[in-house]
Amino acid sequence: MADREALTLSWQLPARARRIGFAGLTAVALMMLASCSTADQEELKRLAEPEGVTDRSGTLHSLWIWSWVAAILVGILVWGLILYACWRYRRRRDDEVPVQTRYNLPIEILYTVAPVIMVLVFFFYTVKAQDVALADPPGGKADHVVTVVGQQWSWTFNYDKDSALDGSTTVFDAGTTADKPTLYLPVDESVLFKLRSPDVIHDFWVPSFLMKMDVVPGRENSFSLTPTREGTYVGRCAELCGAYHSRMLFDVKVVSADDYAAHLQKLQQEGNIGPALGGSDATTQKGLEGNENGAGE
Ligand SMILES: [Cu+2]
Repeated sequence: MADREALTLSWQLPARARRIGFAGLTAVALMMLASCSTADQEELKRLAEPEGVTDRSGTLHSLWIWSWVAAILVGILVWGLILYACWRYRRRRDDEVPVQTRYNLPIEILYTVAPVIMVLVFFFYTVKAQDVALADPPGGKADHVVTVVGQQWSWTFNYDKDSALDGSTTVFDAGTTADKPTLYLPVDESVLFKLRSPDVIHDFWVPSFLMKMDVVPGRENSFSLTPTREGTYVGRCAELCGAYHSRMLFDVKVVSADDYAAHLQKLQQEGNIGPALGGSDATTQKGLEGNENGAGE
């Protein structure tokens, strides 16, 4: 008994040391909170997700948040069971070491069936969100069609026969590895993206759209959305596609219909008449001229 008391006492810090420790922890926590900007705090509330800026964002955001809620609840249950088992079946004095392996059919069935149920639930809600993300544009036909070409190692954006011009001219904007392109989109008007690649698999990703899609040679993937907020957003390639994958950056500018039309007219005046669909047609490797490693085999 005396041994046990000595053991307990040795774990107790002097009251003064505890007070200093508590004050130190509080100060650090306050400093960390104070250093968070409002934007950081908003992002924390979204659990690190960017703010969605399209008509599809709400559904995708719900999937993100509720997946976290489900994962945290399962985590709490599992951690709780682990801690309970550690405490309930802890080794007591003079205990024999119990048998370390033993069949327990009900528990084995439980830990096989429970994860399968969880995966099915996640799958169900993912498919539901995917149906919304990939739904046709309102009215069945998009206001604008943009053919996106992902090519080692930049992007070309074709504005297909856009109504902002005469409705029969396709203009394009091609980036290079040294000069990233900007995709213009009119706010509150639907757009259909057609994704093409002449070489390897790329992935068209605008984080603020809350979704991305592979750009696969030999097939045309597509999706549509309506940007709902003006602003400039970053875009990138999300599929490791070769030596200069990291340079496949682009910007997205969501602008008013007038600014959109003005941008397309500017491309037309500059002689960027397309379509430019990559391969021999593409100019996207310009930035690597003179670079020995830039052959891209
Ligand atoms: Cu790429």
